[in-house]
Amino acid sequence: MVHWTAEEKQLITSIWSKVNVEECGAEALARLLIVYPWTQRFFESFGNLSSPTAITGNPKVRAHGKKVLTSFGEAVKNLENLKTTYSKLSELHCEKLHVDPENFRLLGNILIIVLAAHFTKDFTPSCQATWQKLVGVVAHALAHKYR
Ligand code: HEG
Repeated sequence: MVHWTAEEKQLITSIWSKVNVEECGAEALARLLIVYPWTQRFFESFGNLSSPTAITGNPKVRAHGKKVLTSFGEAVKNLENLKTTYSKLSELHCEKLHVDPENFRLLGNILIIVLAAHFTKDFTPSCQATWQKLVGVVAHALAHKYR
């Protein structure tokens, strides 16, 4: 079981309470698709992903980014219970979507970059370390049902 100290919980919720899931979610997913273009293969139905400008302006990318980051918010609310929280989503990503779980780690690292850019002053080294732990644990929970 992953343990969270009171300080870690505070560092997570203090940042999360200021996150705009629509903006940061869209930005994180767009950056994933731009920086790691092979991740585009999962989103062929999203239309034009032919350039960074197309990706950033693509409404389906924006909507899906919001969906993903909203779902990430479930982790913030259920820190003690991540495997159960993401059990259905893990099955979906494995069995239906066939998303390689390595991509959860890539997205987690991009999310940290996005948050650090938005909250520069608050993003102290201990905050960064705590968020690194959180995205790692989320990636692990999402990979839990893979077989
Ligand atoms: Mg996934 C669908 C959450 C990473 C590819 N993702 C979804 C959905 C949620 C979600 C809530 C909608 C599920 C539904 O319709 O019932 N995704 C989610 C989280 C994370 C994540 C919380 C990581 C923090 N997803 C992720 C990554 C990829 C990916 C890294 C691929 C690189 N997700 C993916 C695809 C779909 C979803 C292809 C279906 C999209 C669609 O066709 O609408």
